Amino acid sequence: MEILVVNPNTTAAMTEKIRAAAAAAAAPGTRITAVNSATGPESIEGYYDEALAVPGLLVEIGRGEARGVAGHVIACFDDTGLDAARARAGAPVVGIGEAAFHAASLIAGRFSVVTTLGRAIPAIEHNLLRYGLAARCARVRAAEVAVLALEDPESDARRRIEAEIDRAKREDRAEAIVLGCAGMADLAADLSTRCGLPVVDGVAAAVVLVEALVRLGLRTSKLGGYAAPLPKAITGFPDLA
Ligand code: 5HY
Repeated sequence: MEILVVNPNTTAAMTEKIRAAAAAAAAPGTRITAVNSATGPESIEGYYDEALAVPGLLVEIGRGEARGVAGHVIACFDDTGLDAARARAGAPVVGIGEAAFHAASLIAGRFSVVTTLGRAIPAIEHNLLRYGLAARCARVRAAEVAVLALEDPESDARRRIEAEIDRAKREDRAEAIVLGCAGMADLAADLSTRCGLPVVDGVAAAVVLVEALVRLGLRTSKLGGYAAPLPKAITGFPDLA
């Protein structure tokens, strides 16, 4: 099976890190294709960036559907454009935020999320509520590192994330940690060892969940909210009409 992993920001270095994490989690026989959006912000930090990233994401989902991929992963922790993507796609679409929350809920009574900047927290809290998992999340925290600082080996991003995890263990009684950015995908295993608790990466969790849905023969329902878009004139987005 081919799984399309879409990074909704435009930063190719981050897409390569996401591809590597996805490929490492994929089962034998699963082919990972990782792409990033050609339009929109270089990183997604808050509601404004998120809105600007959606059209480019939908273009890639549409291309994957035209190629007949078995499933899609949205590799941005606020599950950018998830509902619109599910309307556009027949194949299953899983966001890394939702996947990580479910994985953490299966292995711990309570978890905390450690994301990048404070402005990213409201969207994550909103998603936890609408997914019905807010009661399992002790707290959404920010390490106050910019998304693209995760691509800079000289930055103190890793140290700040580790310190925030230690605070989550002490103050939230967190039993597991969910990493709140696709750009943290390569840190999960090492942080789990250093901090002494399960650390969940959403990219890996989403790939495995898509594989499970495909093996179950499940596809996105086309009844109700995820019904296929109605044909109509769309101005300014030639690839989405
Ligand atoms: C992400 N931004 O996973 C989110 C994380 C965040 O460009 N990729 C991004 O801070 O919301």
